[in-house]
Formats: sequence, structure tokens, C-alpha cells
Amino acid sequence: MNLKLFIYIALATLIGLASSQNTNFVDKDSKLVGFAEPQWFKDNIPFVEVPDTEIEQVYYYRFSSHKRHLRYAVPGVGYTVTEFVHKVGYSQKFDTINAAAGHHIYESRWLRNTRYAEDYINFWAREGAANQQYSEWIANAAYSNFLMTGNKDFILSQQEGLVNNFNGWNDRYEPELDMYFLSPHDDAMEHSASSEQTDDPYHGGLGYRPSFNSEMYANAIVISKIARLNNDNSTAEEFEVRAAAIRKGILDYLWDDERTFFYHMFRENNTNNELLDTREEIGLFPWRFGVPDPTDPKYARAWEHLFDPQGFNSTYGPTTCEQRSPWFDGNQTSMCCFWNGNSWPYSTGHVINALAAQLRDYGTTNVVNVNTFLEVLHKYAETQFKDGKPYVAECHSPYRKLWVCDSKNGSEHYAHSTYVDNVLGDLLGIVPQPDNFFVIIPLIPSTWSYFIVEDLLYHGHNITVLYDADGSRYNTTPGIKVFLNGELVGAKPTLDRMQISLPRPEGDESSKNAIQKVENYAANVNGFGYPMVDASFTSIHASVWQAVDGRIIYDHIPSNRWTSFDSLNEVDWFSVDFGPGRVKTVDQVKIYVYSDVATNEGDVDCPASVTIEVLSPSGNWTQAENQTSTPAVCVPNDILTIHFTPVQTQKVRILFHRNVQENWWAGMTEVEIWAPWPQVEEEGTYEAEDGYLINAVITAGETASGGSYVGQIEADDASVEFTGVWVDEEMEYEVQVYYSNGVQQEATMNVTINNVNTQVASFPPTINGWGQFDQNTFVTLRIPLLRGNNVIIFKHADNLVELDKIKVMI
Ligand SMILES: *[C@@H]1O[C@H](CO)[C@@H](O)[C@H](O)[C@H]1NC(C)=O
Ligand SMILES: *[C@@H]1O[C@H](CO)[C@@H](O)[C@H](O)[C@H]1NC(C)=O
Ligand SMILES: *[C@@H]1O[C@H](CO)[C@@H](O)[C@H](O)[C@H]1NC(C)=O
Ligand SMILES: *[C@@H]1O[C@H](CO)[C@@H](O)[C@H](O)[C@H]1NC(C)=O
Ligand SMILES: *[C@@H]1O[C@H](CO)[C@@H](O)[C@H](O)[C@H]1NC(C)=O
Ligand SMILES: *[C@@H]1O[C@H](CO)[C@@H](O)[C@H](O)[C@H]1NC(C)=O
Ligand SMILES: *[C@@H]1O[C@H](CO)[C@@H](O)[C@H](O)[C@H]1NC(C)=O
Ligand SMILES: *[C@@H]1O[C@H](CO)[C@@H](O)[C@H](O)[C@H]1NC(C)=O
Ligand SMILES: *[C@@H]1O[C@H](CO)[C@@H](O)[C@H](O)[C@H]1NC(C)=O
Ligand SMILES: [Ca+2]
Ligand SMILES: [Ca+2]
Repeated sequence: MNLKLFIYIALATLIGLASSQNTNFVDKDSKLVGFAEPQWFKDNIPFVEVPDTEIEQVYYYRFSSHKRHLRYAVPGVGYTVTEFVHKVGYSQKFDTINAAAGHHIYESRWLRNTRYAEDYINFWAREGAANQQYSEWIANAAYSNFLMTGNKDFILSQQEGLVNNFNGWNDRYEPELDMYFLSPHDDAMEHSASSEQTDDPYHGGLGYRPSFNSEMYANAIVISKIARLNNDNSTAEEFEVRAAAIRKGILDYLWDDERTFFYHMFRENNTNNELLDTREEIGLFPWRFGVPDPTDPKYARAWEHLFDPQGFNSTYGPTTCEQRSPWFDGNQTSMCCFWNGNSWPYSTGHVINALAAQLRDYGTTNVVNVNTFLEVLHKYAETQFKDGKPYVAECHSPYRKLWVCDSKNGSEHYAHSTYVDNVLGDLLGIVPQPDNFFVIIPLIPSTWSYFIVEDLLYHGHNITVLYDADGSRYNTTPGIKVFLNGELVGAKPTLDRMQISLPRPEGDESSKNAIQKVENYAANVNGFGYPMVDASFTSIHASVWQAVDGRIIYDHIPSNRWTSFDSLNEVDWFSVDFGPGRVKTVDQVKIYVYSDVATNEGDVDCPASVTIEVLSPSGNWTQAENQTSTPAVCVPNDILTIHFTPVQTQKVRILFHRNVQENWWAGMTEVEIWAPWPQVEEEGTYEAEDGYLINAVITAGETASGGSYVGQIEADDASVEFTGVWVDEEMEYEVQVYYSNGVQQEATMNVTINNVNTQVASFPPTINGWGQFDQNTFVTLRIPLLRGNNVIIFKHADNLVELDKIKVMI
């Protein structure tokens, strides 16, 4: 045994960790006081301690604010991330907005449940959501998620969708300059210094922006890397060339040697390619994506403006444009959405990431060092408070302790930025790698005597990193240490960067999921149709639909719940109906119990007891058998799971026996019914009634597979989306479509596959007429499918078809 190894083992034994799967340095409960559902945090987040109280406090808060925006949408699609807690007028499919999708993925990648990020990436790559509504760096973020998980199969399967998204921007590419153009508005920034001086101060004119072009450069780079891993050399080369061209465009046109900064450049009426008169914060974004040339020291001068009190430096900054600009306005107190002064977490997240990149990849300068980095990060943390508690909304005053864009029941806990990524990835310096290394490059000042990151899931391993200057805080020897699955695997006596070689990642999580996939049969993203919900009583302040909208938000405001508040009944029921004929085998109900008694805001609390009933085949309600409750006693603002003997049913209902003694009512922010999915007799089969429907109707049918089919697919926008169609291997498959067409005319539907391929499917008349299905009545399509969850959407075209199911011939 070599001496070094011996020391490690001796150390590990000494701290008694040799046999555990993880370390246990942090008192986790103490970090989670006041959070709803503390177990979710234990299951999902890395636990961090640092000597800066605000940075640490906001760290845990930001996981709670992120959690509020994780939205389970549709079985087979799974999780999305929303920007606002509720739907807004311009949100798109499942209420998503792509503007901050990159930030959402960068935050989600630190969660142990990899489904959150991967479902959401798959959503952007395959669902056909509004991928070009705003500028985006989704491909880049998807790759950064791969660096955390090590799940190669997943990221490789996303190539086609990411390329498709990238090409969606082709009409905004200017080949003369090798750059993309859009308005500041479409770069998610209204009323910026680059808009205020145009005829349209809200949107601004078209321009070449250092932000968006750097994002497209970053997207192109990772697509080339993914293609390389896919052994698709021609795509790899194509995107290397495209990336290099965009980068050259940015460096050639948007950088000003004299004014030492990257600028917005108007596209129209700007024959001399003049740059904007004002430095905007977006001029600091290029570093995070590696755009500036590291061999040329001139670029680093840009950072002087971040710290200049006439530049971007302010009490709650950085400001969105330099304060010396005539377009700057730092006096606002309540308006939305001005990007010509206010401090926007959206941009601060980018800038901190860029600043860390400067330190890590370019080097320290006369103004950039770990101390000034910490100053900016600390300021960001300090900004994220309201009434003495951690809080984030849309934008903050640069000078006053005031959230300027902060709408009630609207932008509370706004998900439009990163923060935990800045703490974990930048400050503590966990730099995820494509190969089997764990690398940490902390950007912490010498005055700090400790930090810890515990329970980080990285490439399938549990990692803990701690630094303890004198060994007193964690009762260990002085220095920095890395633990792998509970065992010490690296140590240095002083604070330094560390690189640890890991055993190979433990297989591919996603293929395991595929075999035993579970989905939530109660979720209804639309708020109408099936699954349909009903209740014996609903408070006028609540809604039955909010209890199945996929959002889990325990706040009084923003409100998202069903309650029985003011009901005269002792027992109220809440029911979930899967749809006519749609019978499923279920064995549990998860109730996200809402309590405003616990927060002194109302009269809703844990019910005295809960009983689950299911609809029997003879049409009466019977108690589910052998019900057990976990935990045994309901905890307010936490999950109550009722398990029971598996039963086949079309409807489930929950009886809430309210707490009559205290005169409290019952409520929940969400109810979930998780069960294996899809429930079909033959592998590769997907029922139409299990899909996501627009303007179509589930109908019970004796001859229909799964007990029902989808009809009345009649309106112009009517469609049946088969979600989560899983295959292990990318190739063209034969897909049998079981249908009926009761008139003597051929019908057609347009079939869109993963937002990439579209074909027209023809359906000849069927002899048995409407609503009748059998084993022999199908058409066969040839459909290219990608590894993983595929999206196949049948859209109404000519005449009518009723759809029963599809069968992928594997
Ligand atoms: C990681 O730690 C958790 C407990 O925190 C344990 O359940 C799991 O098995 C560990 N994983 C590995 C790969 O050791
Ligand atoms: C460009 O100039 C033309 C003619 O003066 C004007 O009509 C147009 O609005 C200008 N475009 C922009 C974006 O300012
Ligand atoms: C792609 O390029 C790599 C490295 O240049 C080479 O090893 C590999 O064989 C190429 N693959 C194909 C399919 O051409
Ligand atoms: C930035 O401004 C603050 C005051 O708001 C000041 O204390 C600090 O020193 C400035 N930072 C730098 C690096 O100059
Ligand atoms: C903002 O307030 C300061 C001080 O009250 C004032 O000097 C300045 O003109 C104001 N700026 C704007 C754009 O209103
Ligand atoms: C908050 O907004 C939601 C969604 O728009 C609405 O259903 C709810 O009633 C609102 N709550 C309050 C207290 O205004
Ligand atoms: C209710 O349904 C169950 C199960 O199908 C059956 O055993 C029972 O007889 C039914 N009761 C009534 C009153 O119909
Ligand atoms: C209910 O639980 C009891 C005791 O665990 C067991 O004997 C019985 O078989 C269960 N009934 C069903 C229907 O599973
Ligand atoms: C269906 O596809 C055809 C051919 O691509 C197209 O002309 C038609 O507009 C599409 N119809 C719908 C409703 O999307
Ligand atoms: Ca809800
Ligand atoms: Ca069916």
C-alpha cells in the first residue's frame, strides 16, 4: 500500500465514514427551518455552509423558490419549469417561457432528481414549444447538465432537437456580419438603453447584441461537442465553423478598443456599423461563454466598468446600463419592465458567471480577484431580501432596498435567474467535467476559514467537499478534502483546487427509468377536460383545478390550492376522474397538505383524518383496502401519502374529515396519483386517451383498447399528442395507428414528430363505423424516433378520424 493511500484510509476510518454512502457534517434540519416539505430538500439539494450569512441564507431560499416553479405537466412529458408562478398572457405551451430556460436548467442541474432537468431539456428539444420567442442558451445549458450527470445517452439523444432549435434562428442571421440580430425586447429586455433611443422604446430596433450572439456561439459549440460524441463528424465540423464565425463577428464588430467594452449595434440605419453610445450590462455576458480571446489582455479592461461607480457599481447593482449614460434611470420605484437602470437578477446571474469565468479561465486583473468577485456575489445575495427575509422578484432598485418590479400574486419568487449555480459553480467552484473527473476551483478569499458542500450528486456519485482552515469547524485535520460516497479520496493541507479521478459513472439512469416509468395520472395542465376534478365544496378563495395543475406552492399568496374553507360539512370530498372508460390501476394518493393555520394567515390546516375511496365497477364508492398513511400523522405544509392495495378504477376520491374541534378546514396545494405508465397490455402501445389533447374528447368504447378512445378531433387546432413514446434506439419505426373513420371518405391527419419531422397520414374508411375498433383496423406509418421520450402529435387535417391507440413495432 502506498503511503498516500494509507493516510487516506486511516483518515477515513478515523472519522468513521469508511462504510457509509455519504458524509454527515451538516446539521440539515437547522438549514431547513421554515421550509415546506423539508424532505424534498434532503432528497434533492447539496447542503452548503459558508461564513457569509446572507450568501448562505439566500442559497437555501433559492432552492425553495426554484421548487415553486417546478411544474409537473403531462404524463410522458413530466416536469417543466415556469418563470411566473401562474400563467401569464404571453406564456406558451404548458405556461412555459423560453427566456430564462437556460437559467432554469443551470439551477436544476444541481438537484439530485435528474428528471427535473432532463424532462425540461427534452421538452425544449422535442415538444415544439416556443423556442424562438426570446433569445436562449438552452443547448449550452443542456450540455452543462450532462456535465453534472454524466448521462451521455441522454445528451446524445438530444442532438437533433438542439440542432433544430438552433436552425430556428436562421432567419435572424446576417451572413455579412456572421451575427444574429433581434430587438432588445426579444432579448428579454424592454426599455433598455438600446431601446429608449429608438422610435419604439418598449421593443427597441433590431440589433446585434453581445448577449444573444454569445449565447448562439455557446449553443453552436456544445452542438459540435455533442455531435463529436455522437461520432457525427460532419455536424460537429459544421457547428465548429458556425461557432467560429459568430465569435469572430462579436469580436470584430461589437468590441470597441477605445471604450473597452462590447456594445449593442443597430442593424438599421447604421451603415457605418457604429456601436451604441452606452455600455450595457449585456456587454459582460460574453465571458461566461468563452467568447473573448484569452490571449489578448485588452478584453479584461471591460471589468473596470463593473466596479466603476459611474459604470455598473451600485449598492444593489450591477445596474443594467452604466450610470453615466443619459438613458440611465435608477429612480424607479414600482414600474415594470425597465432595463435601463434597475438591477435584474437575470443579468446579475450572467455577470457573476462571467466574472468567475474571467477568474478561472482568463486570470486575475487589477480589478478582478476573489475579493471583488465575492463583493459582487455578496451584493447579489443582499439584494435578494424583502422585509428582512430572503426574496426574489423581477427587478430591484440599484440604490434603495426595494424590489421595483414585484407584482402581487404574480412575480413573487420569480424564476428568471441563477443563484445556486453561482454559489456552487462559481464561488465554491465545482466545475463539472465531460470525463470521469471531479474538479473544484474555489473562488473564495483567504479570510474565509471554512466552507462545505455536502451530498452533491455528481456523475452518479455522492460527493462532499469541505475546507476547514484549522480543522476546528468540522473536527478534522486542516485543509481541503473531497469525499466520494462517504470515503475520503483527496486532501490537501491548504485551500487549493482539487482534481479527483472517479470510477466510471453508474450506468444510465434514463434507461432504468424507461423500464419502470411512473407518472402522475392526476395532473391536468389545462384546467378543464380530463383528468376531471370535482369537490363537494370549494372555497370561493380556491379552485379545484389548482390542486391538479402540477404546481406545488404552499404560500397564502401567491395562492395555488383547493380548500374547503367555510364549508358546513364535517366531511368534504375531492375527486379525480381519469376519463370515460379510462380505468387505471393505482395504489397511492399523494396529498400536498396546505395549512395557513401554521403561518397564522387563515383557518385551513391538517384534516383530522383522510379516507380514500374508489369507484367500483358497479358504480358505487368503496373504501380503498388497507390504507396506510405516511407519515402516520399529517404534517402541515407537507406531503401526506396514502398507500392502499392496488385497485383498478376510473375515479378516486379523497374524504377530508375536517378538524371540527378547532374549526379548521382542509386544503391542499396539489394531489398526485403516481402509477406505472403507460398501463398497456403490449409494450410499445400508447393509448390516445393517455395523451395530451387539444379540442378533442375522450369517449368510453367497448371495443376500444384501454376502455376508451379520442373522438371529435374536429376543430382546426384539434390534436392528439402521444407523449413519452419511448424507444431505446434511434431509427425509423413502423407505427400502427388504430382508428375509426365512419364515412365513405378518406381522412388525413398531419403527424408531427418531435417538432422536427412532419408527414401526412391517410386513413381510409373503416367498415365497422364510428367508435368501433378491432385488431385489424389500423394504418402503418414509418416514423423516425429518437432515443428516449418522443412526442408524436396527430393534428386534424381533412375529414375526421377517431384515434384509439398507436403501437410502435419494436
Ligand atoms: C448517496 O447517499 C445516499 C444517502 O444520502 C444513499 O442513499 C445513496 O446510496 C448514496 N449513493 C451512492 C452512489 O453511494
Ligand atoms: C430608419 O430610417 C428610416 C428613414 O429615416 C425610418 O423611417 C426608420 O424608422 C428608421 N429605422 C429605425 C429602426 O430607426
Ligand atoms: C470522426 O472523427 C474522429 C476523429 O477525427 C475519427 O476518429 C472518427 O473515425 C470519425 N468518425 C467518422 C464516422 O468518420
Ligand atoms: C462598489 O461600490 C461600493 C459602494 O456602493 C463600494 O463600497 C465598493 O468599494 C465599490 N467596489 C469597487 C470594487 O470599487
Ligand atoms: C433621479 O433622482 C436624482 C436625485 O433625486 C435626480 O438628480 C435625477 O435627476 C433623477 N433622475 C431621473 C432620471 O429622474
Ligand atoms: C392568484 O392568482 C391565481 C391565478 O391567476 C388566482 O387563481 C388566485 O385567485 C389569485 N389569488 C389571489 C389571492 O388573488
Ligand atoms: C359496491 O361495489 C362493490 C364492488 O363492486 C360490490 O361488492 C357492492 O355490492 C356494491 N354495493 C352496492 C350497494 O351496490
Ligand atoms: C390487508 O392487510 C392485511 C394485513 O397486512 C393482509 O392480511 C390482507 O391480505 C390485506 N388485504 C389486501 C386486499 O391486500
Ligand atoms: C397539413 O400538412 C399539409 C402538407 O404539408 C399542409 O399543406 C397543411 O397546411 C397542414 N394542415 C394543418 C392543419 O396543419
Ligand atoms: Ca397546485
Ligand atoms: Ca384507447
